[in-house]
Amino acid sequence: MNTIARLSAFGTALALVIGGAYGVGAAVGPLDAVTASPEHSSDTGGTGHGGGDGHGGAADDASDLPGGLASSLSGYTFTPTVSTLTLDDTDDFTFRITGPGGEAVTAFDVEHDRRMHLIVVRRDGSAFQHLHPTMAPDGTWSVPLRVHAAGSYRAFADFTPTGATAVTLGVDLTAPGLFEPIAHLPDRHASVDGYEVTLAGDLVGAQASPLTLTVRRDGQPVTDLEPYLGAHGHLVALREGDLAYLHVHPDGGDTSAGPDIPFVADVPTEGRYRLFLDFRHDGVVRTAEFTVPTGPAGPDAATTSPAAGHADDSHGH
Ligand SMILES: [Cu+2]
Repeated sequence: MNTIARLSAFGTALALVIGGAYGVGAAVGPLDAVTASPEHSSDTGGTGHGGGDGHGGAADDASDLPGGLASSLSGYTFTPTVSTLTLDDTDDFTFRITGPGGEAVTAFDVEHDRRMHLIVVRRDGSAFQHLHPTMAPDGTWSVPLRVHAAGSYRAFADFTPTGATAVTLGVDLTAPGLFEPIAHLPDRHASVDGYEVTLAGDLVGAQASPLTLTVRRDGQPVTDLEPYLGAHGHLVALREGDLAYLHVHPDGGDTSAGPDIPFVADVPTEGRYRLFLDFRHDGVVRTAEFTVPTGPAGPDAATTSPAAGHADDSHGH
């Protein structure tokens, strides 16, 4: 199970080719650390933990995995009407969530002000969108979805069926055309529409990691952030390599209107993560994005390497 999830980054075909590697899952799979207690010592040395009894144990099932890695889980399936996106299409993106009986689910709980959160991001971690579709009585969800660059995208449906626990399902969508991947270098500073957002704190795999995001505009702290979806900020973390999905909410009572927004992120493993902060100010929701490796936030964490000059934003799309 763990190995399957780890391989999902490379696609099903590759997973089948090297299917013989499944047998090593018990030795290499740290993913079940997602349910470990905060004091759990993350062990990425490849020697396993707990003597390997995490594999085959009662706790070792799909529910231990990070969200978004499967299109179907716990009886629920995320089915887009079409999986091909046309660039700059003006048609709505539509999908259904089917339940254990195969019928479309129509009863969802409100979580963070909405019954459905749809996250769309290109598989290289670019072009993040956080959308809120509306549902027709037959359970068909629809939302305007505009993509302006070709490539493979991942769509995440984050929802709670009434009477069930929250689930995040993911499907791939494809926008045909010439794909120009963007490499994302570690960066704890984001600029968006004249706002500067910085990220402080160490991101540690398999541990609750306090993070602080600070919002400034024109060098001045922004102290009147507006609530958005019931909080002063929403943070989504996606693991590089397989886009494992983690929705993070502000720490504690979230009484601060800025400039600092405290979060506790509990990323499942060591690795590098794309972090997307949605915040609202002056009535507009904006997204600040970061690329953060786990480990201490040393001086190199925010350094841009000239060696990767192709990673700029000058693709003109
Ligand atoms: Cu949402």
